[in-house]
Amino acid sequence: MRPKRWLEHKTISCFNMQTIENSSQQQGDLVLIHNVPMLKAIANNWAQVEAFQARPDDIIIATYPKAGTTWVSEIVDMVCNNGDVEKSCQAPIYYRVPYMEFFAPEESDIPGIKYLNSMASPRLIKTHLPVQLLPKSVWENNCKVIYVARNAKDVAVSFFHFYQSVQMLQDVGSWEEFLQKYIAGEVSYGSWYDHVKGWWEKRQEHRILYLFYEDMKEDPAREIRKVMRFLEKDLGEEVQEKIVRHTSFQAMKENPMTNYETISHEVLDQTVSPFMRKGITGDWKNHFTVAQSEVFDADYAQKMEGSELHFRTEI
Ligand code: PPS
Repeated sequence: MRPKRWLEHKTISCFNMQTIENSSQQQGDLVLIHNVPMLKAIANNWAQVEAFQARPDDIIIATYPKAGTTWVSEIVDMVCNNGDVEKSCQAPIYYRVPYMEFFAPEESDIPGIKYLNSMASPRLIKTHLPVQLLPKSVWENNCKVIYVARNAKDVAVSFFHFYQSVQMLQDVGSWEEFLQKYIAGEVSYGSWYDHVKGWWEKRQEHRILYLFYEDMKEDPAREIRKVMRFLEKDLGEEVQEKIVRHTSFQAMKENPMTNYETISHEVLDQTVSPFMRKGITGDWKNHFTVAQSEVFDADYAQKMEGSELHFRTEI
């Protein structure tokens, strides 16, 4: 049964934000942490996130929400397990790749920092934090980071559906209202633009493998080989093929260890929208009107001006 405080979250607009530099004040569902809108539950525990102790053999999987985190997490876990499907099926993905900065209600059984601290090395760690908010220890320990980026329009659509199924993120409004907030960076984790560009720049000074969701869709085997090389894993072709099959959209949609069906409906209501929703590139065309697309593209061109980053919105 969902505790009352979670029900209370539902009634507060997620776009009601307040600026704080630390986690001592909260109001509404999103709170600005160093200017980035973050869930109140994260803001409340921000000191713990900042103090998180990374280890040199940690592998960090970083993404803006809905960019393919779960997909690449399963791939990385499989690569680290030398393609052992049984091993990867022993626990839900959020246990094998805990979500560092997330503070779920205890009853929800979604682990975070506390669990990570007790986890044996080598650890796989999920984060959606923009690069400037990563705990310092990640850089100090020179951890390997795998970043996945997905085109802004498909992320918007996926995020819109996710907002409706996650109980902590409510009152999303219409698609049009959500889109305006997304463009303005007034959604959980802030601006997509700042996120993808910030991580892209960081590649110049840190070990970061920067992947694209669209490339993974186009040729998963090729992208899995990139992950293998980055992690210095030499797996044969047969194993690679096994990983491709096990991490296909259909396989992950049917796998209870990856499709989040083990999370209670009170936290993630997949009857509203399944976590493994469509898994395609170009679904934005089914949501954006022509006018929305034009406005979006004009704003996009401005925000991405001067960046070498190029995204494909269809493949
Ligand atoms: S989260 O909640 O931010 O961690 O979500 P994340 O895992 O980053 O993104 C969820 C979207 O990724 C799609 N997905 C996949 N696409 C292709 N292949 C595979 N194997 C796969 N696994 C997950 C998932 O369907 C979500 O995208 P949409 O567009 O909503 O379907």
